[in-house]
Amino acid sequence: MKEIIKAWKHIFKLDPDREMADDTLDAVCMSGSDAIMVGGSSGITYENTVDLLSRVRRYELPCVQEVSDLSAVVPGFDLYMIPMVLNTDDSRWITGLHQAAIEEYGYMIPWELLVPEGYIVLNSDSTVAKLTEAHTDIEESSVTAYAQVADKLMNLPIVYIEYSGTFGDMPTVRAAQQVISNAQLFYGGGICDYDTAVEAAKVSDTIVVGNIVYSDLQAAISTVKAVKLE
Ligand code: 1GP
Repeated sequence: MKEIIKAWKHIFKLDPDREMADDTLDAVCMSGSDAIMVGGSSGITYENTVDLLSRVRRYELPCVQEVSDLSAVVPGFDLYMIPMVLNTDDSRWITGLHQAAIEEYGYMIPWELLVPEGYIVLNSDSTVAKLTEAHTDIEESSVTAYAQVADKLMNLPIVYIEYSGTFGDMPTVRAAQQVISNAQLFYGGGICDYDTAVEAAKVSDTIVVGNIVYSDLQAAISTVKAVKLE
């Protein structure tokens, strides 16, 4: 199952804490995107996650959960994405919470469904940056070094450059792409239309589109076309 991720060029990330009308969800799930990722940095509960999963399950595309809160882990997703934030000094976000989760729930973890992601968080205003106290003001050389830690030392299958809420610095993302040997490069943050999707897709393997779904559905749908026509 994990292998299917390699073919993904486009993911919609949906926040269970935000309202989405049925016709909007229908358009998102029928857009041609490769997968739905359910997750967010705040307000995620078991109940709102179950609700969103059950609604997305009416459609054929894969649905994965990005785990940010243990109390909201819901059975029935195709895969579970496990973020490890690399550019923080707070080891809880790198291995600490993971260790605690395994100590408590290790006996019931479906390991074959877990996919770790090496996160490099670069927008200081984002909730995730504040929560994890990520060092966002770093040089390109520092970003590429983190990318290599994830790819070459930790052998993580995914490096995720996260600018959530703002469109990132594409030369920096490209620099990371150039030093990665095996990992798949996810880019997320501020993709808001066809053109930004094209730009981001040029420097990454997979683009993740979030916020725009909630404010401009047609623009969000156009990001799929941008990637599929590439
Ligand atoms: C958030 O990377 C995703 O985790 C997408 O970011 O919401 O800015 O599109 P946006």
